[in-house]
Amino acid sequence: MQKGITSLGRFLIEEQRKHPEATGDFTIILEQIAFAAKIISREVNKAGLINILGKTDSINVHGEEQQKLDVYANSKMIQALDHIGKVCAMASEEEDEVIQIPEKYPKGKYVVVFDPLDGSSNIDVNISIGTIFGIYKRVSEGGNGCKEDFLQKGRNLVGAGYVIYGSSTMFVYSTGNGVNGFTLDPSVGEFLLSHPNIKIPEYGKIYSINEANYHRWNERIRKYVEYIKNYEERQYTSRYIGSLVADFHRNLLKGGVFLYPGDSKNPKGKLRLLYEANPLAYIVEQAGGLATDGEEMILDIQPEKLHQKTPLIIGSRWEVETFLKFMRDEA
Ligand code: AHM
Ligand code: MG
Repeated sequence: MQKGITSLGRFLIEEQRKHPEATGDFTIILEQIAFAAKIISREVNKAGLINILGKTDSINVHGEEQQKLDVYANSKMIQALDHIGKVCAMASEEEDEVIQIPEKYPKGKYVVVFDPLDGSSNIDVNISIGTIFGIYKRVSEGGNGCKEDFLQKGRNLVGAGYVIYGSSTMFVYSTGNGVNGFTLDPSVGEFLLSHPNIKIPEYGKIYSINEANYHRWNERIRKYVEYIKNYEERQYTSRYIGSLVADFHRNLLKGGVFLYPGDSKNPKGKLRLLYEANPLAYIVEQAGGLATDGEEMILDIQPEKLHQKTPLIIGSRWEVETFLKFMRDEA
């Protein structure tokens, strides 16, 4: 192998070797997710060319229109994970109930949650979209997994990550020992280590929020956003793509804060705790940042429902801590 190039496969093997007790189950799950990501990436890149774009007839569990690529990405994630014998159930933002492993396959000790294609309203305008995933150890005993395996706090995650389908496709993940990013080299079909040991800056210059919701925010949120805008020590700039993975990824690398707070119309905001907030909160904490719903840390929230929503304020430590001060009227 060319000196200096580390493939995701090699990186995973070397990480596994650091844990002599590891069975390799986890490595296989991550490799399978990366495989699904490559297939999804291929289709995302082709989306403008072939007639895969457009809407299906189905409406997802949130009453939203599903686009064909969401359905495709969802099925690729399931197919990548259902037969390997390492997973006992899955849960997807696109599916109402827990996804069971077909009877013919053995069940493993992990459960996987995912948002197969987040930001899908951006597909047909060529804006970056992403896949988000999280992995937990099951809490139920043997056989099929069940809902309680998924209603675990994000603190219990044993791994999480995301894939961004952008100007390049990147796979970013953590298993609790920092965050590493890999860029897909399409000429060899491999993810190569491009962003080792990612750390989010202590503070940044970017704030990301949908300001069209201003009139629905409460006074504290308004005051915080005004404060950031007028902060004298550094001039902030506003960046909002409306595609969570892309907004998050940029802020992770450059520093800053992403906010999707609750408002008078949607008291819990828009984003889902299990599929979106928890995996990204895990990544941001591993990178030295923070994620909160305004009251508690995202990873400490006890989920009650598979599809529950949560306000999400995530990013650099300074911006998130300052947000919490505004929420507690301490600012
Ligand atoms: P989706 O899961 O239906 O794709 O929606 C989630 C997306 C996120 O990617 C993004 O952060 C958010 O919705 C943007 O919402 P809004 O258009 O209300 O600002
Ligand atoms: Mg989503």
